[in-house]
Amino acid sequence: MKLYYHSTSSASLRVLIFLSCRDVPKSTVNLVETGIEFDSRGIPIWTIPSDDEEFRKLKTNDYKALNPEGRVPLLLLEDGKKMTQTGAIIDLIDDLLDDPSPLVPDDTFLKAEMRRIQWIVAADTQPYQNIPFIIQAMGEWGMKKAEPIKHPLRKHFINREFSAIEKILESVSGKFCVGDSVSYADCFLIPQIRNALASDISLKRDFPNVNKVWENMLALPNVLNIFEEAGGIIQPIVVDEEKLKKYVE
Ligand SMILES: N[C@@H](CCC(=O)N[C@@H](CS)C(=O)NCC(=O)O)C(=O)O
Repeated sequence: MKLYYHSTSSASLRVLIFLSCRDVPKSTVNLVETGIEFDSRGIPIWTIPSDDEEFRKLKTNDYKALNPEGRVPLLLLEDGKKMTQTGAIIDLIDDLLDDPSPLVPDDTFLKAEMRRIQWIVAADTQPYQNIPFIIQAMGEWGMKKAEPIKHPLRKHFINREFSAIEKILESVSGKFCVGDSVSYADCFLIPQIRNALASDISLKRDFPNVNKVWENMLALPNVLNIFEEAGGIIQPIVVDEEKLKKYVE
């Protein structure tokens, strides 16, 4: 299998952290980092690398030829089938592996708590702080204030949803989101924290339980290594500032 991802993408990092924490052999899922270009508004657009087999088959760098959603990550199976959406990708890989996942709690209620945190990150937080959405809000809907990464709209949604997660963690967290073992909830939350830090969210002061999980996850050498290889523990900025300035003006 192949996973198309980008190192600046929080959704991509969910899957990379899952693969590593679940000990999926590197040969089972080959990682392909997409290229990156910027459209006329300065919004990042993913591209298929020219040395990738799919480029030869599709005869284009246009990533939408591979994934019409235009989003990373994407899982390509050996038989050519494709899967998108991180929750579906992770569940699919899990089902294809023989052993039951050590990242899913046995307890039915805790399993639901894990899913709850996954959904808050994936459905209620990430889409509203995703840079294309923020840039469009600035250019088309008049919300010109600030630079995109620290935009009040982005900060509002991160703060709002982290407040909810903080409350949930008060009752279900141990070292990690759900008790003392890493679960999918951590794979989802940690990359979102990386984005929050780029937006100057005050993690330690406002979200002590979220911060605890963050620190305990970073204490795992394999997780820290993923962030380091992806450009650090704070989300790198991926905007063409000049194009953006013209677009917003
Ligand atoms: N719900 C999707 C989110 C994927 C997503 O939004 N990926 C971002 C990067 S973190 C992306 O590719 N954005 C490009 C765009 O929205 O056009 C998932 O869970 O896979």
